[in-house]
Amino acid sequence: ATAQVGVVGLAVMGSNLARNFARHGYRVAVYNRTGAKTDELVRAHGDEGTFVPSAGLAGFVASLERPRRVVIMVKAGGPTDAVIDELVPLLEPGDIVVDGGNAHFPDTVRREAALAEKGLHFVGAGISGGEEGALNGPSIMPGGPAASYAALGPMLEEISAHVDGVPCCTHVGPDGAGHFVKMVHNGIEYADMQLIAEAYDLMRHALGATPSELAQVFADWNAGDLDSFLIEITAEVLAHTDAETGKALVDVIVDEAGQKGTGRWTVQAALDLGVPVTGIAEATFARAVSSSVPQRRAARDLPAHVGTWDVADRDGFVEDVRKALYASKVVAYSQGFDQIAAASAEYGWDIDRGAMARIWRGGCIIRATFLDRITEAYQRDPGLPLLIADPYFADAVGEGVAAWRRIVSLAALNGVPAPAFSSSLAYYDALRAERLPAALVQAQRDFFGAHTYRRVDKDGTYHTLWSEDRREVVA
Ligand code: NBP
Repeated sequence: ATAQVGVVGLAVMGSNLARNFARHGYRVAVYNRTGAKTDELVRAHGDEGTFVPSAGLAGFVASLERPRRVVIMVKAGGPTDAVIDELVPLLEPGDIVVDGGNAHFPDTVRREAALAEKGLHFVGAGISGGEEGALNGPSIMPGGPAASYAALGPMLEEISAHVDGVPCCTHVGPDGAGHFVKMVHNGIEYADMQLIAEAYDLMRHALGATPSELAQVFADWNAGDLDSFLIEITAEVLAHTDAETGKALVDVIVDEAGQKGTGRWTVQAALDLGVPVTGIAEATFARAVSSSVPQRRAARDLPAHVGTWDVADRDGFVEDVRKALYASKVVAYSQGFDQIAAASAEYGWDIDRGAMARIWRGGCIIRATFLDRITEAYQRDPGLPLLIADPYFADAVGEGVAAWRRIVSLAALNGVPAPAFSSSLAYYDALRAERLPAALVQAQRDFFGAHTYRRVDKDGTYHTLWSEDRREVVA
């Protein structure tokens, strides 16, 4: 037994993570179902550190120091269960099994309970940053029992991304907490990407700007408070020319966005928790709309009655779009953090939201300077009920709210879809409203279903006898 940590599953993520461990001086046991991948890893990268390859799982387990630390990096779902089933009989109490794949958090809750019965620690760890992150430092969101973090945490922190010397890894909370937070991270990523896409689309329509001109706009924005990986790569994508046609690459790509499911999971979980994550939901549905090919074809000739763009002050328009993007982005993050808080309360996870913003600052897709402001907001008030209401964000959004309204109205008048911009503004206004028409909805519910209502002027629950003499009775 010589290896300090082991990785099972050596496709792109697993082999890069194994190399990351090895480059940090750890002796890494490696195993893959198809042995050729194990051999290839050692052949191509054996000089980066110490790999202990095994052709079988038993040999792999035997090569690990106790308590064993095994990181599983295989396809999520059935394959993960298959590996766990094969691995568990070979392990001993106190050993730690980490699932670094994109598991759905209820699976993680189930697996943690099953392994705990056998005295094993199961850690569902969200790992973000794709293959590049896995190799050079991802953002790591480990859940599972706190006790396992003592043996595992320092190692994960070491291989994670670092920002200002601080690791982008911390213990998130028990059982499914890590994978839940990773899921919401991906949901926020969907919202962030959609908002950027809407900003781009509006500027293209309104200004008739070329992709390369807009690349410069995004590059400029990246120097300000929108500074983030997604804005940076947007500038790079827009500046890129297709070698074959000489056109901007973005103009030769089919406008149908795919999805692998984490956005959908986030929205499904939010519906179950009753948390409005409208930014994430609009972004997820926007991808679905883009891929609704027969519907898009059938709608092509529908009446539009759109105005024509007439932008006199181009710089002013760009600045308005920037402010609308920033405000909508704050809404999307605020909603995502509400979802984390709701799940934390529902499942008893006790998640520190400020710490989540901190470990997303590096390594992951939504890494951004902006996350520092979120960490600060939760440091000021760990129980903050609404991120947008934090003084810093309230000021920042307030400064842009007039621009946000102008952009959403112009988008509607000129027939350019901006679902995430508009729904974020509607959410903002709904939260601000002194009275919502929910009173009418509740009355309708009482009318057809005797669902009762509360009154503004006295305690109790009431029902109107709608189908009789319409007297009000105490319910
Ligand atoms: P894949 O998700 O493509 O999975 C391939 C790996 O799973 C191979 O090692 C394969 O072994 C193994 N595997 C399968 Br499939 N079924 C198995 C079974 N029944 N028993 C044992 N091994 C099995 O790999 P990936 O793209 O490296 O991703 C790994 C995990 O990391 C996934 O959960 C993914 O969602 C997650 N993730 C990926 C990214 C990314 O950017 N790709 C980012 C973040 C997280 P074989 O070689 O023998 O077929």
